[in-house]
Amino acid sequence: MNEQSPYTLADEAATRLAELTGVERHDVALVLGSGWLPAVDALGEATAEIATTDLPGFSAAAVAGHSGKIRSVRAGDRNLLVFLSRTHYYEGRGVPAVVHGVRTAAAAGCRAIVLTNGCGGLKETWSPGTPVLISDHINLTGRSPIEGANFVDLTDLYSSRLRAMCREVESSLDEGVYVQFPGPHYETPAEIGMVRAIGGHLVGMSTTLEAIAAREAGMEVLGISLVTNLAAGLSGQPLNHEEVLEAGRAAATRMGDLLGRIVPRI
Ligand code: 8IG
Repeated sequence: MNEQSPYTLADEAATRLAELTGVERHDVALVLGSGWLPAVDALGEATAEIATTDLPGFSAAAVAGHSGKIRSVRAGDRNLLVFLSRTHYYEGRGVPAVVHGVRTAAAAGCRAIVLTNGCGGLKETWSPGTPVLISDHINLTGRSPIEGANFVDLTDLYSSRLRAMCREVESSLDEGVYVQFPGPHYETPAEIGMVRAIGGHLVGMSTTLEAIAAREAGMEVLGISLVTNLAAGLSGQPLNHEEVLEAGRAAATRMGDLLGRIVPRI
């Protein structure tokens, strides 16, 4: 990122986005995390697909299974802005880079954002492939995306209105507190013990900084985790990135169906 304010840079990215997609305003943004990419086609017809690197302020995606594309999708009377990947904190590009997509979505007109991720679960009943609503978070990065003395309220950060709507659509949806570690290593079993002690149910390496930036920008936030593995030390097996991606692929149809039913009601 350069000397420019991240908010100005997001305005510029939104202007370019409108030019490249031919869509003047977007309504709802979605960020697809690990395991969610195959769900994209259930959202509706893509009217444009661009590379994030064609917009000011974005850099190339770094992790296998994450592709640096943004789609504009027409769904009913809505324009969805779908990020097929995200920049993670562990990439070391800085916090402004992590939340640039969120700020661009806000500048593009989005009033709500759906943040999805793949994560580890602490409840044994959440088998790999279980979607869980994020009810709240604990941000263990020790960082904030907000610049300056802007004391943003995070009460009801993960909209209780949107969570209730999701449970109307799918009554079996459970919810839990998402804990973000910096990564990119997974947790130790002792750290998972700490997560349990502080009230966490889901562990991952994304989402919390984006949710804070979204709230700062005035967007309503829906967070949905796809539990792809039991958290470290709970299964007796080591964690493996390939297996995590495979659990996502196996759950793709169900996640696509879920998003396809939820998004029109946001
Ligand atoms: I997918 O078990 C996925 N991402 N920190 N821990 C953390 N991140 C994850 C995990 C996990 N699974």
